[in-house]
Formats: sequence, C-alpha cells, structure tokens
Amino acid sequence: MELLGSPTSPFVRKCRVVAHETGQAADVKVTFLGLTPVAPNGAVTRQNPLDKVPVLLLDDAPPIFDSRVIVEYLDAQSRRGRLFPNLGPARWRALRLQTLGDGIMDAAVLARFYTVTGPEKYHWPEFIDGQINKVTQTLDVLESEAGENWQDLTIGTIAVACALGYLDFRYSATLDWRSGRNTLAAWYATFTGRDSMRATEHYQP
Ligand SMILES: N[C@@H](CCC(=O)N[C@@H](CS)C(=O)NCC(=O)O)C(=O)O
Repeated sequence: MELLGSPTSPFVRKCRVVAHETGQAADVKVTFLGLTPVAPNGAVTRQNPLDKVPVLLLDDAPPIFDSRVIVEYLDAQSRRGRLFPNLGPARWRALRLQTLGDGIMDAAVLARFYTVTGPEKYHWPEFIDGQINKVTQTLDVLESEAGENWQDLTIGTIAVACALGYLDFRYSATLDWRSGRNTLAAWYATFTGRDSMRATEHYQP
C-alpha cells in the first residue's frame, strides 16, 4: 500500500498513526508531496478527483479516500481490528470523537489558508474568526468530556490527538489551547508519548 500525503497534514498523520497502531506501518509506504486548494498536484488528481490528501493506493483495487475511509480500511485489514468498537454506544462515541477531531482539523486548515497560505487580499478576519470559534468551542466540549472513556485507544482519541498536535504545530503562537483546559492537556501529554505519535510528528518539508 502507498499513502499519498503532505507531511504537514493532520488528516495524513491520523492515517499514519492508525497504520502504526494496527501494526501496518511497514506495509504502508508514505509518499509526501505538496498541494494547496489553488495548486493541485497532478499525482494526487490522477488518483483522487477531489484533489485532496490523504489517498491510499492499493495493489488490486481503486484508491481510497478520504481519511475516514482510509482509517477504517486499515483497521479492517489489521488482525487486531480494535480502533473501531463494535456496534453499540462505544462505537458512536468513538465516531463522534473522530468527527470532533476532524472538525478541528478542517477549521484550522481552512483558517490557515485565509491567513498564511493565501494572498493577503483574501485575508478575511470575520471568516477566520468563525473558523477559530469552531476550534475553541470544540476544545471546550472536549475538555468537558476528556475523562475515563478516553483511556481507550480508538479512532476517536487518535483523531483528537492529531488535531491537538496540529494546533501545536501551526497555532502555537496564536492559540494557547491548553489554557483553562487542564484535563485535555494532561490527557494529550500522555497520549502524545505513544510510539505512533512520536513516529509521525509534523515537520516542515
Ligand atoms: N475530509 C478530508 C480532508 C482532507 C484535506 O482537507 N486535506 C488537505 C490537506 S490537510 C488537502 O488535501 N487540501 C487540498 C485541497 O483542498 O485542494 C479527509 O479527511 O481526508
């Protein structure tokens, strides 16, 4: 399997963490490439008409995207198969948590495009504030929920950890997400020590 991705994408990181946690890191070759919403990458376009990473290339089947489908595929491929709980309340909790983590990533990636990546004439303070509000509101909900169930390793806790890692990576100067969120911060401090997180830290290409 080959994973097309950008080294700075939190969605790509989520897939890589899952590859590690399911014992498949050695089976997933990671190929890093660059792209933005206004500068698509032909290698990605050929595999995913939506022009987004991550994309998982398979030997004998069409490519898989987006990250939510990739992580479920990897989990299903694994003999461990433990990141998606079986049908029942635990499953919906994990999927809901994944949505919250992914939602932080979506808003934070989008806000960055309108602040740093995009041209200055498109910097739109109200739009950026709206995205950052989504991030902080979601962080407040996570703070109120970070507790006992979060000891379990699920696709939900992985997505939240990758979202927080992205905030540290891109927003450390402007968003002190730990302030007033001690429970979440303590949980993350432990989670980020996992081998899978350490092996996939963001870096600037
Ligand atoms: N919902 C998608 C989001 C993926 C996404 O937004 N990827 C960004 C990189 S962080 C991207 O490829 N952006 C290029 C574009 O939007 O054209 C997923 O979970 O895979």
